[in-house]
Order: sequence, then structure tokens, then C-alpha cells
Amino acid sequence: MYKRVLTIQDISCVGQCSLTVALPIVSACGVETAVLPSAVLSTHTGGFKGFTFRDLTDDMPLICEHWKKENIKFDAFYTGYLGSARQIEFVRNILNSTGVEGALKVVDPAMADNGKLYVGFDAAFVDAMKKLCAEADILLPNITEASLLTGMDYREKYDEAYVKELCEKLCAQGAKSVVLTGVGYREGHTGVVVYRNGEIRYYEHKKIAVGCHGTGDVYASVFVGSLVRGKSDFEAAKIAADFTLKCIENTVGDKDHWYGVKFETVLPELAKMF
Ligand code: PXL
Repeated sequence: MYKRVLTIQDISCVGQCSLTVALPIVSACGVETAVLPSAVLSTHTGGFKGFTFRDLTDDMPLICEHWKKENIKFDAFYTGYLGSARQIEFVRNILNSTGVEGALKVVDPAMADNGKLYVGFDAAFVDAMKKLCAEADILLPNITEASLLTGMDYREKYDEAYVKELCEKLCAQGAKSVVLTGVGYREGHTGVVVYRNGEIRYYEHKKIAVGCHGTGDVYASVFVGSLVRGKSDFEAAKIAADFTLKCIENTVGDKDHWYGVKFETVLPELAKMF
């Protein structure tokens, strides 16, 4: 069956993140991708100065009403960067009213990295995001986001016990399973943890020293596309990690390209997998 995903995240006009990444990538996996923009920004908020920001919360109930009248339903949802705490309430409502029976909810709580919230977010936003995360079938945080959502200390160095506790707490708060990204235990390596039913699986791969913007969105988009095309959560987590790594490798060394990753020229390789 041809599957339709609804992804809800911002349009950063320039910067290779959020919808400008999710739409081509999920589509390349062979999945119909409907979009609900949460906000429009001139660029992403990391590293650019003076970006514009228009919150689109007020359009959401109108759009949702129209979909209901047209009996439009989604097989899966994938949420990313959202505009405001108030908006998250609308997003929860959309996820609970426009899905087919058993529609999958993947939540990327895109709000923080490297121990810090993104510019513009505050504790009220984190609280609202916690509620959305509690309803996720699969929650896709990085370590910073997981620590903010659980109230655990953010650590740069950690062990397996810390990672397990983060996952346990996220599931105790309501998420059915967790895919925790950027988990590295040794120099030069990073990886992803898949936690479901109390069981941990880990996929380790090499770490490229240079951090790039938007890689979390590339990762989540490939993960969702792969999952909806029938891969297991662990298989999808691996495919997403390998693809993201290729995109970073394709970008480092280009000093002018400091914002997002050059995923476009790697996209054909992804499409061939499905
Ligand atoms: O990649 C996450 C992201 C998405 N959207 C906007 C952002 C960021 C990260 O900084 O600023 C607007």
C-alpha cells in the first residue's frame, strides 16, 4: 500500500534543515509526504544573525478542519521543530484526530543540542514538548533533548547506565520506544541506541569531528522513510546513521558550506535502497 506521512516542522527558507530536508528525503524513500509548516524562518536559528520568524499556529486548526471535511488521513506522523508551546497543543490534537487507525507517531523533539536549548525556546516549551513526547510511538531525541525531557543532568561523558536510565525515564513518561542519537562511548565513535520493551540495541559508527547543522533532521527523515517502507526500527536506525554519515563526509572540507549538509548529491543512493 502507498503510505502517506504528515510531517510537521518549520520551513527554514535557507539552511538545509527541517522541511527542506524532510520533504525530499522522505519522498526519496518512496513515501508520499504531506507537510504542515509550523513556522517560516528566513534561515535556521543556529549561526545566522537576524533571522525572521513567523509562527503559523493560527493556521493549524483551519487546515486540520479542512482535512477532516475532505476525510484526509495519514498513515504516520513525523514531527520536528515546532514554533511555540501553544502550538504543541494543536499538534497533539492533529496527531490524535487525523490518523488512520493505529497511525504511527514519530516525534523528534528538535529543540536543543550540545547541552543547550536552541535560541528562542524556554522551560515552558520543554514542558509542552514533554506532553507530545509522552504520546510518541517512537521518540527520537539526542542526549541533550533526552536530558531536558527527563530532568537528568546533561553529560558530555557518560556510560551505558546513564543512557539506559535516560531511555527508561522517557518510556516511563509515556513514549513507547526511544531512538537516542549521538551516543558515543569512545573516542572517534558515535552511534544510536534503540530502546524498546526494556531492551537496548546499539549501532556504533565513526564520528566525524566537525559538527554540521541539520543532521538531526536528515537522520530523522531517513529513519521515518525507512520505517514506513517496512524496515524494522533497528534497521531504519542503521540506514539513517549510514546516510547521515555520508552526507557529512560529502560536506566537510567545503568551508563555505557551514550551515547544513550537502545531502542532495547522496540522495540517489538512498532512493536505490527502496
Ligand atoms: O535542525 C533543527 C532546526 C530546525 N529548524 C530550525 C532550527 C533548527 C536548529 O537550529 O533553528 C529553525
